[in-house]
Amino acid sequence: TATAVDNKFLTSPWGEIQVGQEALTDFVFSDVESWADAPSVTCGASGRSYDYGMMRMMIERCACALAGPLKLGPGERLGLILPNIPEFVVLIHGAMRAGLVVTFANPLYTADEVTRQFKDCNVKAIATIELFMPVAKEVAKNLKDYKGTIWVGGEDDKGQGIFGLKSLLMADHQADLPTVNPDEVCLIPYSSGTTGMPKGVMLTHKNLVSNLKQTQCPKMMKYEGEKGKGDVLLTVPPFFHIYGFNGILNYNLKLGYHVVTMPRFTPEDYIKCLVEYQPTTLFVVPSLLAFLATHPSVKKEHLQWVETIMVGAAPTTDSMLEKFLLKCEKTKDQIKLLQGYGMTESSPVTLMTPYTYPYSKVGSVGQLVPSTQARVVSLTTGEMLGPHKSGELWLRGPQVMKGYWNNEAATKETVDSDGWLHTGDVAYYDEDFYFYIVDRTKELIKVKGNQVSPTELENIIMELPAVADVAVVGVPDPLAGEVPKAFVVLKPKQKLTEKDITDLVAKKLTRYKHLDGGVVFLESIPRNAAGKIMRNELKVLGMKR
Ligand code: AYL
Repeated sequence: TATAVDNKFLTSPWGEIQVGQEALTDFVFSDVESWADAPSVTCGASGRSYDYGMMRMMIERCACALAGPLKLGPGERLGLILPNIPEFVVLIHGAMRAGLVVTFANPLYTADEVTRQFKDCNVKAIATIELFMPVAKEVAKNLKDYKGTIWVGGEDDKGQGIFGLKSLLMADHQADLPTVNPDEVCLIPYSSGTTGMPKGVMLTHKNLVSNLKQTQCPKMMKYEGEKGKGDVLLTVPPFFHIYGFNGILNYNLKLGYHVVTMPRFTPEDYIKCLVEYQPTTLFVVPSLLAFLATHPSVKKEHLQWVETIMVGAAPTTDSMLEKFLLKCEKTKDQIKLLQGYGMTESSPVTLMTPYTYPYSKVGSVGQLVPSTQARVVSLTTGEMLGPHKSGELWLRGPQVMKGYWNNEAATKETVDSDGWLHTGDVAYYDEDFYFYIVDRTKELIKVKGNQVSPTELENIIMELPAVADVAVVGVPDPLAGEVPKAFVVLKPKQKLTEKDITDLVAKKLTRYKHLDGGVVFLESIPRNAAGKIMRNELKVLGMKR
């Protein structure tokens, strides 16, 4: 069981794992010989599919092509602008196999958003599909020592520095691939953390492999002994987010599952995939759970094969979980409703419901995964709190990031000298060491599981000469969880409409960051003595309007 060590911190009730020493790609595909002929990843929209043996070979060839014709050396950065397609897996694991560092962007980001991220972490080559070539070109113009663009589904155009993925793979280039050191960084996803603009999160092979071992602990989960049995996963959360990449893709590939995914979500396509692939497992975010539970076109027959459903990345409610069970006409003994909690900064999972958790714990985000420790710290006194008392959640374990890229100050603020990750989430645990997330102290806004940094919106709104001050907060939304809302103070005698502001944000940022909560004009922004925006006051004000 969990123990409270000297009343200073809690340990996991599930013991310890051996910290990951393998390279991520080797670890994920270590059992591939056992199911080489089974499908690995299928595009639910086009039906394009590769079996495990083929996937492994394409990854190896991709690694050689990146090291060969693309001339990318160990430690150099590849940027992905890709939706969920099978080739995403070829490229990301090919790059990691070649010792490269990957950063991925939402393909629906504007060129401004991608440029900021790719410039920040020195991207040297970009991989994308035809639809996003214009964005890739625009971004590439701003990158130093750029080595080329990999065009998935397209042809070579060497004069333009474009390499078709297919011809790279067909050529079967040979290259000496490096031996990967587990402490090397292999992935830099972006997260705004507790405050400020999105920052690069440095994750190592050890971080990511450890987290896979932690979440597949045989005692905590059912999976041991059930691998390679033809289970099918249908999933839409993006692979360009840590939940999609490590928590879903790598997690299920490691088990030999058939991963079915879609480049774009529509209710019709999703239901079509349910019927066609008969998934046994669904990994979702709360907004997708709400779709399954409440959308009239989703029928119980569509869900008849589902045995396990994992919900993560944002808060869900007990009543939504109940509605989902009602839709399936199943009890909690017939279908496993799992919840997970984590952060980009922790690879991502730190808390998860064990496979056999009692009904009374529905609504909990679960228990500490193995080799993970927690503190719940009083917001007023800084002391470690006992059961049923809410405070800031701190976490420690081998999955905690190496730090923020090129940002020592933010790293120090987030991971203290004892290795505790200060999550900025408010939580409590019960007498059985199940955790419940109740609030957030950090600025982060979560729209359908996506991160929105208030600072990013505030900086854009401040560009308007008429604006004297601004604050952006999240307000509750039944569909998205939260949506951003802006509070704006105008300079004397200046005029602006709500539309002037929402249009500017819409032009610069991707859809889910738009001001769907609207704009409110104020005389002044409430700030504390230190000048910090009092966001909670604004949230209350935002809900009243
Ligand atoms: P990021 N309940 C409530 N809030 C959550 C939950 C949850 N289950 N999971 C994540 N959050 C919030 O970096 C919380 O505020 O990672 C946290 O600090 O985009 C923030 O989201 C982190 O946002 C899984 C599946 C973890 C997903 C994830 C989370 C990845 C999101 C474990 O099994």
